[in-house]
Amino acid sequence: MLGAAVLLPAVVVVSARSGHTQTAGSSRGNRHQTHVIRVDRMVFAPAPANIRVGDTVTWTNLDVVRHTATARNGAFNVDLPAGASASATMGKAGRFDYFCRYHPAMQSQIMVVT
Ligand SMILES: [Cu+2]
Repeated sequence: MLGAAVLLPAVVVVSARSGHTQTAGSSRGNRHQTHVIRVDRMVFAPAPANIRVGDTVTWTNLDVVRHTATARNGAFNVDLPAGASASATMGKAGRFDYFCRYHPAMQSQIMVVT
């Protein structure tokens, strides 16, 4: 199998700016950011504190098993095969509790502000 290494998903390029941009209440219009939440050893890393409406959250699954990030209120339902990253755009402000459909003990939440 010659070209196997070429199959890396391009989505993983999300860089290391892991979401700590202190913008105390200054709403910067349409500068939407991407926040990365790692899924590691059956645990969702804590969500960054400054997620705003219109921002994208990317989950990166570092485990060798499949997970999901499924909002209890249906706002997002992200499938995360082993080793994959996938994203959802936060369309509304509020608190979003979410869990993994395959491992319901895996739970976390995201706070989205305007
Ligand atoms: Cu899981």
